[in-house]
Amino acid sequence: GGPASLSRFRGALVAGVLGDCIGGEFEGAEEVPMESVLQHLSSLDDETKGTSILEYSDDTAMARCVAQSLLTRTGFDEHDMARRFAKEYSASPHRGYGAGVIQVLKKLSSPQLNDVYQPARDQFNGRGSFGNGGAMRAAPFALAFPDLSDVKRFAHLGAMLTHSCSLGYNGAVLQALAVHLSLQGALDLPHQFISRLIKEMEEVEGDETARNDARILKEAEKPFCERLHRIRDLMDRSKVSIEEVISELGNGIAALHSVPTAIFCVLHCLQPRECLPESYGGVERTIAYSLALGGDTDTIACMAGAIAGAHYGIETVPQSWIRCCEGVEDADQYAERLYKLYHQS
Ligand code: 8NA
Ligand code: MG
Ligand code: MG
Repeated sequence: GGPASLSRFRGALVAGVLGDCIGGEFEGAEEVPMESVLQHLSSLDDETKGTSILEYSDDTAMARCVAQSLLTRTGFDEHDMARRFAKEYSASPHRGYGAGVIQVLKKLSSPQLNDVYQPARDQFNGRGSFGNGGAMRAAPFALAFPDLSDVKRFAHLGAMLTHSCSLGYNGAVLQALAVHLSLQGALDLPHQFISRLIKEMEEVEGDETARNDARILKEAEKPFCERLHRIRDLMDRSKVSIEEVISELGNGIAALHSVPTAIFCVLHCLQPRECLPESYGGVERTIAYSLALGGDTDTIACMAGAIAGAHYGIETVPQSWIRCCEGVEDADQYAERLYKLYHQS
């Protein structure tokens, strides 16, 4: 479809859920041979084993809260969103939440709480979390607001409900920006895509707080920009090994070590790759490649899936994958409703 078509909206939310559900198999694994990935993926095509459903984790649980809140409030309402996070956590606490964020989610359910951003600020001795939990749920922000400055502003605030360190919430801003641009068709020109992201993140990371956090954590002056430059270098190389991607970009639970990685996975898989079956379309390549990196596979595949789905659209997503993942129908409905909200504003 054309820019911001319904197919792209559906692709973004559905492929995000698939990445989470399918990626859960390898979460935390240090090394994942591509053979194991392909075996896992082909087992999804096996009709005879059709009964077992792959469950979604915290990534999708929280993204659903974001989508539901943006839809019901027809925009960003921090109190409503915080309430939904808390309620979702207390209803299903065993979705694989990060060890720290659980404290925030418990505090957010207190009726005495006035400032919904306070529990997140109290994390890690007042430094806030730099985990990828804000970024993993950021895609719906890109589908709710057509305006780029709104996407940045609300992805930031939405992440701040749990992640008050700039290395956490700026990862969410970057992920939302990548989905926003992909939805516009910007991945047709990959080098311009990465340049646009660098330009936006230069501004985002230029503020005092971001510079201060980067200094304290001994990162580059503008950490996400630095990673985006590394992505550009990797893109220009004819061959890149999985080991190099991991050592240059990371595969961990920090937003800095996973959001740029997810973006790289999408860019790397824009063309067919030798290590992947020829029959695979773009969404399949992207998710398969993300899993082969190991580490925080559900979250990296979820974020890469959302960006890739916004580019290729729903038609390229295999039905066999859709059938065995929990929560896909809901994601598809949220996408349709967000599409209307986006085009209404
Ligand atoms: P979070 O806010 O609890 O952060 C995740 C972890 O990052 C924390 O538990 C800490 O270990 C570390 N961390 C974050 N900020 C700081 C800081 N300022 N100082 C020191 N350590 C810090 O949770 P989240 O919502 O960001 O979740 C991140 C990931 O964890 C998600 O991918 C989610 O799926 C989950 N998870 C990952 C694995 C895995 O093996 N990769 C396993 C279970 C859960
Ligand atoms: Mg998860
Ligand atoms: Mg994860």
